[in-house]
Amino acid sequence: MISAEFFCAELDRHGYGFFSGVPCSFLKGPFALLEQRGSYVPAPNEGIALSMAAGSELSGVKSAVLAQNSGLGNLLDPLTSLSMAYEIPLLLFVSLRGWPNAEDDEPHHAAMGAATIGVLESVGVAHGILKPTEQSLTALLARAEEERAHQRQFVILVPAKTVGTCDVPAKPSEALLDRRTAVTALARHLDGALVYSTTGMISRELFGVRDSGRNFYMQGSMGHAIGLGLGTALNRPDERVAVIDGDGAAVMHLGGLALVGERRPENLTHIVLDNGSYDSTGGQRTRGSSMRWADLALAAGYRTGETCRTEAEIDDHMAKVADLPGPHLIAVFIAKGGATPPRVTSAHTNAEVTARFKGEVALSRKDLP
Ligand SMILES: Cc1ncc(C[n+]2csc(CCOP(=O)(O)OP(=O)(O)O)c2C)c(N)n1
Repeated sequence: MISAEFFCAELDRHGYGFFSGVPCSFLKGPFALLEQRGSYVPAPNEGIALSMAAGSELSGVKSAVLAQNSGLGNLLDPLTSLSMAYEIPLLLFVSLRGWPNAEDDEPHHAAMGAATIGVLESVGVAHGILKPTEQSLTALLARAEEERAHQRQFVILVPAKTVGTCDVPAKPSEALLDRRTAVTALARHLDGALVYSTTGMISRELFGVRDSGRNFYMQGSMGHAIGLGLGTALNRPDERVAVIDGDGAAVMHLGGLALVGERRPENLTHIVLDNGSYDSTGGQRTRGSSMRWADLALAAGYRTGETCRTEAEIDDHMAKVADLPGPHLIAVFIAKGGATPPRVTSAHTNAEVTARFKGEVALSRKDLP
């Protein structure tokens, strides 16, 4: 195993001065150390991480991006049409979830796990797979230097258990609510609604608190729960639709929020659980300051926007908007961390989640007058 300290020291030795990315638990140690040192700027999505790193390179600072392979789709456009097209060299660390054996990881990583290396090869980006030794990191960074000499990019692929983690002192949270209490309180008001929940711990929490065929646990596709909710709300005005998002996921594709505000489906409620962190990948910071969600939603065109910090506020507000036309946005500030909820895949395959959800929706359609 390569220690996070050695990993960062090697980057220092090669003169890297700016880092951005979106976290993966495989790189938890480096994310924590780089953030502590102040040279890392968390990005809302991998494409912006890459374009920011390219801007940093243009300003004369050697830069690197750290990402999960699930984010490869987000970064391919600026990788190919910006960094490659304009000959801006960059170093990328991309974790290999779902590789080498898809069955050792969650099913939503299977396709990208198998495809990551081929995708890089098809666009012609040089890459190497990191082994859990210091020599391997040193050798791959030397290869990155060779590519850099020709204004080219280099991707270091990071499999599981290759880079060590490190302890980072936790900052005390001002939030009173924990995730389980917040989801339990929200679920009390979601009976009968079709509920889309975002990737990671939030879906697992909803599953643990109140499993239902009317819940669609969207593991993977970070930032796209609102798209699912909007698509259903527009096409089934007879259904109440709720989306339970994370702050990291909501910011990743904030354009979805703008679209909700433009289409204005009355039957859609968008809930954002804001813990200021990417809790599901190790609690890395999402933003330095809280988003003013209610202002943002109203500016985009939502009919109501509200912020809740306690269970009583959730109850009051969810009851208030139940009979008002939406779209509504409800941001709930919660503490990061908490007990680890069960995996949805311990009880249902993804295909089962889809089948029973579609069954529920079809059933209610038959009931339409
Ligand atoms: C495109 C993409 N990038 C990165 C990840 C890895 N990932 C999975 S869950 C997660 C954190 C989600 O954060 P947030 O929405 O704030 O919810 P929380 O984990 O805090 O509950 C990340 C970064 C991913 N699944 N997809």
